Amino acid sequence: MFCEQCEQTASGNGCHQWGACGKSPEVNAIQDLLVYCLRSLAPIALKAYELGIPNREIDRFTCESMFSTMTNVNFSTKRFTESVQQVLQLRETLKQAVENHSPTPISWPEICNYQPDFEENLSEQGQQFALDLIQKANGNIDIYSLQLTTIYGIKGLASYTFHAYELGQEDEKIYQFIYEALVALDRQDLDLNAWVGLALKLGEMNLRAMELLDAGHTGHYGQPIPTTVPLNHRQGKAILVSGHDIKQLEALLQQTVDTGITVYTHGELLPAHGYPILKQKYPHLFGHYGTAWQNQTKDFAKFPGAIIVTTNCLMPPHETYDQKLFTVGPVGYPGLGYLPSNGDGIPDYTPVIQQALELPGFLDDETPREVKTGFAHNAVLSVADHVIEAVKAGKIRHFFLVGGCDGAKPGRSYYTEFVEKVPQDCVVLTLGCGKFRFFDQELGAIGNIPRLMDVGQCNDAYSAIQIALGLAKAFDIGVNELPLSMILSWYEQKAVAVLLTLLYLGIQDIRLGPTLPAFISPNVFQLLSDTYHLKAISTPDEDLAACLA
Ligand code: SF4
Ligand code: SF3
Repeated sequence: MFCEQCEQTASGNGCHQWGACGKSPEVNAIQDLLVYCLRSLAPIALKAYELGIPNREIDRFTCESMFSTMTNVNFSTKRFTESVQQVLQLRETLKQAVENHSPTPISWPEICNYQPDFEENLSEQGQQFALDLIQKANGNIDIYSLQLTTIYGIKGLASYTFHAYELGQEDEKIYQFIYEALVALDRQDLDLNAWVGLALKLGEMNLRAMELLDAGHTGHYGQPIPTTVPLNHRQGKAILVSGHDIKQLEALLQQTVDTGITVYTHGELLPAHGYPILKQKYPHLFGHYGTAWQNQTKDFAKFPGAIIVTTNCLMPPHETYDQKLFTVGPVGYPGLGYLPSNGDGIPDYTPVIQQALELPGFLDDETPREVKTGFAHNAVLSVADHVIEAVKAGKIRHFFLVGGCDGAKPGRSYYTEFVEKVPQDCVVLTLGCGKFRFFDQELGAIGNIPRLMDVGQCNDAYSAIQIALGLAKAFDIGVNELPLSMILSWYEQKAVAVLLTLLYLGIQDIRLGPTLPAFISPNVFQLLSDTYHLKAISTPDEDLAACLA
C-alpha cells in the first residue's frame, strides 16, 4: 500500500505496510479504486453540466464518497464495495442521458469506460492506482506533489460541501469545480504553474463551501453566541455524539425528546452548544464529554451510554465498547452498527436509543466544570469597537489564531506550550479539535474581552477569516498588516483544504505544524515559502518572539 494523505503518515513519508490510522492495505486499495471510479465519472458529469442536465444525486454522491476516503472516516471494505458499484451504475446511467442529449456523438476519454471485475477481489484491482498519478506526472515529483495536494484538497472540500448540502446550501460551481479537478488528475499537459493555480482555485471553492456551511448552520440554528458548556456529567441515561455533523446531532436530539436521555457532545461537536436555537429547543443537550479524537479509545470505553460517530475522526474501536458505538453518513467500521439514512438524509436512531436505555448511564451528578464556546464572527465583530479601542489603547498587543487539528504525536505539545506562553496582553482565538490541548485553561480577560475565544469547528475557519477581514476593515489596513499571527496544526484533508483557502486569500506568514505535509515536495514548499512566507513551526519561544517582533 501507499498512502501519505495525513500528518501521522508512517515515518513522515508514507504508510506502506499498514496505516498508522489503522487502515488496512485492502481498505486503502479499495479507497484508491473508488477515487479512480469517481475520476471516471467526472468527465461525464462535466459534460452533463455543459448540456444543461446536471444531476444533483451524482453531485452529492461524489462528495459523500470522497469524504468517506478521508483519514479516520471509513474502514469498511463492504461499504466501499457498495460505493464502487453505485458510482459505476450512476456513471453509466448519466453517460446514456448525456449521449441522448448531445447533438453530436461523443468520444469519451478512455478512463470513462473503466470497469473493474466484480467477480474478482476489488482491493487487488485498486492496487494498480497507487502509482497512477506519479505516472501521469511523468515522474516529476513537484507535479506529483501538487496532484496529491489537489486530490487531498478535494476530499476536504467535498466533506464541507457534504455538510453544507445536508443543511440545504449548495452551489453548483463547487460541484463543477470538483469534477474539473478530478479530470485534471488525468491530464499530462499541465505545468507547475497550472497546478498551483488549480490548488489555489480549490482554496477559493473551499471558502465558498465554508461560507455555505456557515449559512446552513446559522440559518438553522442562529448566530453562535458565547455560551458556557458543562464539562461535567449529570445523573441519567446518556448518548454521546461525536464528529462534526450538527444536523445529525439535531436529528438525534429530536428523536430523544421525552426519553429522559441526556445528550453530550464529543470532539468537534463542542461548538454546537454555541447555537442558541439548538440549546433552546433541546434542553437535554447538556454538556461536552471527553477531549480530542485521539483520546477516544479511553473516553468511549468509560462513557456509560451509547455513542454515535457522525464524521471524522473515528479510531479503530476496542471490543470493550464496540457494541455501544454506531456510525452514520460517510463513517463506517466493520462490525459497528451503521444507521443508513432515510430519504431525508436522517437515520432512525432507535437502535442507539435502545442501547442507551439498556446501559447504566451516569449514576451521579459530577462537580460542575465548564468551558466557553460560541465566539464566531458575529459575536466577535459585534464587539469590534471594544476590540479596536483596546488595541489602540495598547491593552491588546497581538492576536494569535492557534487552531486546526489535533493528533497523538508528542510534537503537538508545542501548541499547549505556545498558548501557555502567550503574553498577558495578547488574545488567543482557536478553532478545530486542536483546541483540546488548552480549551479548559483559564486565561482570563482583557477588560471585557476574553483572552481565549473558541471560534468553532475547523470549518469555522470561515468565521476566523471574517473576523480578520472585519478587523482589517475597521482598522483600514490589509489583513496581513493586522497584529495577528496564525499558528496552525493540521492532521487530515479538511485542513489541507482550509490551508489552500488561506493561501488563496493571500494570508502571509502562516506557521504550520507539527510537521509539514509529506506530500509537499521541497520545491513546492520553497514556492509557498517564497510567495506566502509559509513556514514550519519551530519552538514556542522562537515563534512567539518572531510574531511579536
Ligand atoms: Fe497513513 Fe494517514 Fe494514510 Fe492512514 S490516512 S494510511 S495514517 S497516511
Ligand atoms: Fe479534528 Fe479529526 Fe482535523 Fe475538524 S476531528 S479538525 S482532526
